[in-house]
Amino acid sequence: MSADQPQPGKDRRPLVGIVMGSDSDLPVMEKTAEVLRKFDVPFEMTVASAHRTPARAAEFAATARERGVRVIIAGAGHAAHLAGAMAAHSTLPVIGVPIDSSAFQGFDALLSTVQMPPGIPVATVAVGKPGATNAGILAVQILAVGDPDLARRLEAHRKEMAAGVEEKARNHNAGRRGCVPAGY
Ligand code: RP5
Repeated sequence: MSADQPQPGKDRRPLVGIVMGSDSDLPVMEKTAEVLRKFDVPFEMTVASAHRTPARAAEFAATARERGVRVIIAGAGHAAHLAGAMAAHSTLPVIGVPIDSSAFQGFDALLSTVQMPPGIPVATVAVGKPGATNAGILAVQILAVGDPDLARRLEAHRKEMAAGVEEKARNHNAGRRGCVPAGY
């Protein structure tokens, strides 16, 4: 898991750069990777800490554009300054994932990530795994602005989700899985 190593079996340049504050964040940030794999978007993934390895974090952001990266996704917990550090060192869009690794279950990371000063934005998603999933989808949506094929796959994804809800409603109405049928 390094920005320097190409993904196994892929020789494409990364369009998304995923960075996390610690390898302990991986179970959350893997959700982002799952989304990007589903949409066949090439990405790189590495660990860099705004506090423990500030120079490495700054270099990751400052060199991202020349590696081909179009969107940076940064996940961190505690006093989470990683997404902000990415935004400080790059004009690429930055999505921040607050990670629920602290005693405050991510509330500290949420505030640290979302409360950026005017001029240096971070698009902050929900805390933890749901946020990591949405970070991946949001990155795909940003890339899809200039990629009609990706936009079509996003539409298909929405339809798939809706079909899943319809299926759950059918199960519910049939009284399956302990559900009490509704009147419609
Ligand atoms: C943050 O501290 C990381 O993003 C992680 O969520 C948290 C704990 O890191 P480790 O002590 O597990 O390395 O910087």
